[in-house]
Amino acid sequence: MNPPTFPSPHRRRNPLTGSWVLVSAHRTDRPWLGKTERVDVPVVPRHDPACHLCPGARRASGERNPDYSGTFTFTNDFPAMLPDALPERAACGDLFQAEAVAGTCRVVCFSPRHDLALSQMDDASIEAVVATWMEEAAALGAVYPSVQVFENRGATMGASNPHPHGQIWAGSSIPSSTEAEDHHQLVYWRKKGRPLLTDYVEAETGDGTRVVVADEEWVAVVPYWAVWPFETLLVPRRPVRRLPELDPAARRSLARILHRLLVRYDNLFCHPFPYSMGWHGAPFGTDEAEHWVLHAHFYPPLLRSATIRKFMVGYELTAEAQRDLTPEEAARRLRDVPERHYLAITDER
Ligand code: H2U
Ligand code: ZN
Repeated sequence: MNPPTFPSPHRRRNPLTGSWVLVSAHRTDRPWLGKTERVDVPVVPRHDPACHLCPGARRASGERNPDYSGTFTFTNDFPAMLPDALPERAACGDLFQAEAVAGTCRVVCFSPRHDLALSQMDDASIEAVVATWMEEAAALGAVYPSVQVFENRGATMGASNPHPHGQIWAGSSIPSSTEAEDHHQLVYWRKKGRPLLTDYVEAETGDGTRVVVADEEWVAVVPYWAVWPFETLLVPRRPVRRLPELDPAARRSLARILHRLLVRYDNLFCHPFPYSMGWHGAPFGTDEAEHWVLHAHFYPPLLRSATIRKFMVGYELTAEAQRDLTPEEAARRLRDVPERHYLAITDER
């Protein structure tokens, strides 16, 4: 199956959400202006006494962090959801609808080191992060149907602190993105009797043009329908529905592939690559989830350099997403950079 590509403007459909993206492929002929500048990155200390996430630090709540040595998870001192909200639905005609949401928000520190990023951690430490995501998701999933694991990396994405960390928000309602993916995967499953993403990943590995990194367990691609310039989708080859279901081989391999993907991101502009990443899996508490395949989305905003980002404005905001750089070209650029972190290479000089 050869997916359609056009040298002229066209639209591509995201089968997970049903939304479309306008691809203005003819503009890709414009000169590639990447890597034209060097941006000074502030030196970050290994331990910052002013950081609320560092081991032994006192947080905004007044609580003190333990002297942790691996990962450390705590309930957000400023949670967006509260556990005791009453799960009620209230509607006032078709125009005014609301529902109460109960939930909790967790913060996951990936490392005691204030100055590291996932891309700079070793595979064993990244695997410990994966194990923490799995444990947290299992515990929260026993209480709430929705468990959203995510990371905002970099000030550009609104991360308040360089200390490597992510968040997990769990709640009583299924958020809109998960609901859309649930619907589209279910429709596909009913039609084909196979999970949408399993078919997709097989087609992508056969084609290869959008694959960034792959191994026997995982495949990361710039999806055919990518909206952000260097957006990627990470999917297991063996269908798994939720994070806690990863077996030891898939977990180990996930740590490795995350490392490889994130190093490539940093190496693209020799700069700590900002992104929002998030895991999507089947809602918890239901057995009707054969249509689901666990996956992670990476949404990085950068376009041509460490400072030139894509803005979702104008046409994107008022009509639909648009891109110039084709997903195929973005994948090629990510494949073309080395898999050794640029800072590690610099350190050795
Ligand atoms: P972000 O940088 O991705 O926003 O995550 C940091 C989170 O950590 C943020 O949600 C929480 C903030 O509320 N936090 C605490 O819970 N306690 C603190 O003392 C500092 C930050
Ligand atoms: Zn810190």
